[in-house]
Amino acid sequence: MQIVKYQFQQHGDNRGQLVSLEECVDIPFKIKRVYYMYDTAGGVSRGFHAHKTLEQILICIHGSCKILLDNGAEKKVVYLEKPYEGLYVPNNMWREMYDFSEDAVLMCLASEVYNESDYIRNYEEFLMFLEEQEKKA
Ligand code: T46
Repeated sequence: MQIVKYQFQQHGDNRGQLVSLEECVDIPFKIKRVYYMYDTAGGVSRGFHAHKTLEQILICIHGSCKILLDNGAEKKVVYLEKPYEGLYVPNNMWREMYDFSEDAVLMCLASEVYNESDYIRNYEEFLMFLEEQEKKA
C-alpha cells in the first residue's frame, strides 16, 4: 500500500507560518466539505469505516494523532503531527484514528458532501464490497 502524504508549502516569515490550500492545485480534488474534530477524549478511537467514493485529505493542524489505513490486504499506521502535512485517504480504504493528543485538531478536506450511504461501517461488509469491486474490474 502506498501512503501519500503531502508536504504543503509553508509561507513563513518573522511573523510565523501560513499554509494555503487550493482545490485541484494543492489538494487533488474539488473540496466540497471541510470538517474537523477536537476535544477528543483520552483513549478514544474514531472512524472504523470506509467510503465507497469519498476521497479526503487529513491534516492534524494542532497536536497529533495516528491514522490506521487498511485496504483489506495491508494495514499501515501514519503519524500526523505537522500542520503542513496532509494524508491522502482514497475511497475503499478502512480508517481508524486514535492516540489523539489532548490538544489535537484533526481537519478533513473532503471531495463530497456528507452522505451516510457512502459509508461502510462494518468491516466484513467492507471486505465483501472490495471483492465485488474486484469482480467488476
Ligand atoms: C472520516 C473520518 C476521518 C455530520 O453530520 N456531518 C459530517 O460532515 C460528518 C463528518 C459527520 N457528521 C455527523 C455524523 C455523526 O453523527 O457527526 C457525527 C460523527 O461522525 P462520525 O461518527 O462519522 O465521525 P468519525 O470521526 O468516526 O469519522 C469522520 C468522518 O465521518 C469520516 O468521513 O473519514 O472522520
